[in-house]
Amino acid sequence: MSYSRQPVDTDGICGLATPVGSGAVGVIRVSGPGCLRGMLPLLRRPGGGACGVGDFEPRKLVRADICDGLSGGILDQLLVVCFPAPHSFTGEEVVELHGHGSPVVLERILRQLVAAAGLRLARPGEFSKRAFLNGKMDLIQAEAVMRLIGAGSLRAAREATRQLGGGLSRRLGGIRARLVEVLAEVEACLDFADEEIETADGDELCRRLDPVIAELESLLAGSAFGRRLREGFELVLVGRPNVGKSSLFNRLLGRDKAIVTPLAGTTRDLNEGCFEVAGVVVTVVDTAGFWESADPVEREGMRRARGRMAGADGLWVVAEAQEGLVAGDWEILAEVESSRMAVVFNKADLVPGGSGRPLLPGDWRYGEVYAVSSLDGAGFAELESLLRRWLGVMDPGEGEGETILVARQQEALEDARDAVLRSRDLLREDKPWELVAIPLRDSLGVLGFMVGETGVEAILDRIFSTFCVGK
Ligand SMILES: Nc1nc2c(ncn2[C@@H]2O[C@H](COP(=O)(O)OP(=O)(O)OP(=O)(O)O)[C@@H](O)[C@H]2O)c(=O)[nH]1
Ligand SMILES: [Mg+2]
Repeated sequence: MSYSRQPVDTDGICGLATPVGSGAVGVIRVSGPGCLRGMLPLLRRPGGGACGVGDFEPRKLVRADICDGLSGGILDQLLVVCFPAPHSFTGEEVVELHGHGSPVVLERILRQLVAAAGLRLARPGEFSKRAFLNGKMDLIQAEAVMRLIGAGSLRAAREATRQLGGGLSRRLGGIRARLVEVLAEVEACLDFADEEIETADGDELCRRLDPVIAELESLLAGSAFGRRLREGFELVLVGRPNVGKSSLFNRLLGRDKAIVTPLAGTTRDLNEGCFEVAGVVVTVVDTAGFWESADPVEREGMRRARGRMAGADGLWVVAEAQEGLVAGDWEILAEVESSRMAVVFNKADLVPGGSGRPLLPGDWRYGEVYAVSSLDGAGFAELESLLRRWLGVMDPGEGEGETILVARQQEALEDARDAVLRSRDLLREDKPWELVAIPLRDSLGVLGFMVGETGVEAILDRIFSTFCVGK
């Protein structure tokens, strides 16, 4: 692959690679041509002699001391490892200084590196940006590094590691290769438009675009789940007083967080907690019961509940299994507007023998219906299945699932799919080759942008500035 990337800054940079704070070890990362040589005046052999480049065998940890200024005493005892270009994270010469994890000393070492070794402090993400610009990884892999570091769950980390391995990049490579073939045929027809030669078969080209569209769709299917891994999911519980919202809430969280009493109107404030489904952080919100009340405290509780319903990713209207739907429930249902809603009949344990699921009218339009018991946990497995569906969970190992972890990638995939669809439509309608070629070129441009080959210059700084320093 040939990369036409912006020129790489070649000044030497240094940054703390381990988190700020005390630790057993603190690592400072340095990158730039000749950076080892620049640091030599600050380094001493353990016995006290000056260090030479030859002391540092590549990729081996070597003991050395670092001085406080060119004439000062020893600041710390280090293990130093050198990665000559291009076999390093950034593709440049990289040196890592492993010191004792004292924040004060690490800070001082960084100052010395700037003052005496001709380095400057790295900006957030600058090491990764150099790795990208030097062709060590594409933009998708660079973004995977960021996602891996910031992963909020093991599942999110696993997905990021998979992208780091280049799986998604390879799939995109396959898609692009097929698009290039189709575009080449279309372009050939353009070049010879005036001559009496056989032109490409539009139907055949259409058929070749079908698997490309399917592949893009299958990648997009993984973006819903990726978004959830990134952003989480907010589930709001609403219902009449006393139906068991807080009990359901407590059982979902696995702890006794909300107050539960037999009195109607127990909960007034919003109460929230988090649990994890397939690596996605689900925030569940318990709310005040909805009923006619003149109590200003309860009215405020209901007002807040309504506010929260409006922004929810999913809504569960809780009702009582033994009563079925009563007038108050219907009023709530009439208020609820959500593409992801379900009605949960709680207290199914109070309905002897039956499923706990009351009969519903034929024109039911309020989503799926569940019967559970917050008392004994019956039916909660079904609730979890529902959540997994709402989250778009891709089961690992199932097919060639690839989770799109970054919003930028999802948008690019959507644009690429739309462009390929447009070119297929134009082919079907027997439109001139010139017209067919335009969206085909667009789709390739967008995919090139996705891996970072084209058109990313303007946004590079924005992407990498969200990384942490030292990465
Ligand atoms: N048998 C049975 N009782 C339940 C169940 N869930 C809740 N309860 C009881 O129902 C009563 C009300 O429960 P809560 O969880 O406080 O109900 P709520 O909907 O939060 O009520 P408000 O906060 O007043 O709106 C309590 O006495 C609970 O013990 C259930 O699944 N089975
Ligand atoms: Mg409650």
